[in-house]
Amino acid sequence: MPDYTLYCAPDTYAMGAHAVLEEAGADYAVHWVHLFSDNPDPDFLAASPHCRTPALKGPDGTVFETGAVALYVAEGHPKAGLVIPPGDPRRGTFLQWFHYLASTLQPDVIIQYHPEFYHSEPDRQAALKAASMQRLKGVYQTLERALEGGPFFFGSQPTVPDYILALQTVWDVIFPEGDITAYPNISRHRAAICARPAVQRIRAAHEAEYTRRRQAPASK
Ligand SMILES: N[C@@H](CCC(=O)N[C@@H](CS)C(=O)NCC(=O)O)C(=O)O
Repeated sequence: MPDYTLYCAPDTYAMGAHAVLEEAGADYAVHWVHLFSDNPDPDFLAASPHCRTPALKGPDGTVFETGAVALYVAEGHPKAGLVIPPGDPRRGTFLQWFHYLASTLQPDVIIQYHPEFYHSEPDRQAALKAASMQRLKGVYQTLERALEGGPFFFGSQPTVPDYILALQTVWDVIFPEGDITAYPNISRHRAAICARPAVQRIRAAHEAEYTRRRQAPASK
């Protein structure tokens, strides 16, 4: 029995937490789930009250929210060096970027994918997406500056916020005109995280599950 079970849907926020589990060398299994289901998997529902991924079942119980899952796993595997610990002068900056990604970047990313969560009329959806993209431009400028020294938030040491950021920037549609190249530091950051063998492994697993579902929708 593995230490952790990650409830995961392919090509979703679950990738950030998945990458941290893999990078930390944790003993885990993936439990693939379906979103927006009228009959959610009971184990998934027990771990994630809104049936959103990621969620984790671990030795101490369940945890949901990308940031909580990723930090919980990273703190449980200190040798992996994915956390700037309390007492380190960079700790405040670490917490700042960790929370910025969850509370400032993520809500507008979700609007780019799901404006229908907020409006049913197509015109209002388009207006919401456009306004949200304006806000995202400001976020990307801030991240550009933060990653200037790079490639990661803390130079050459990748930490939890790097995985959470890059496993969102893999989605080109979250950038203006769908083009990340206007942001060279974010592009370099994404490339550096995506080149890591642990990240390549989890992305391949997501791609395989995504492809499997497309080819065999009846078995969803
Ligand atoms: N704040 C949550 C958001 C998770 C989230 O919205 N995940 C999406 C997949 S990318 C999801 O499960 N959506 C299904 C739904 O909203 O019902 C987190 O970071 O874990």
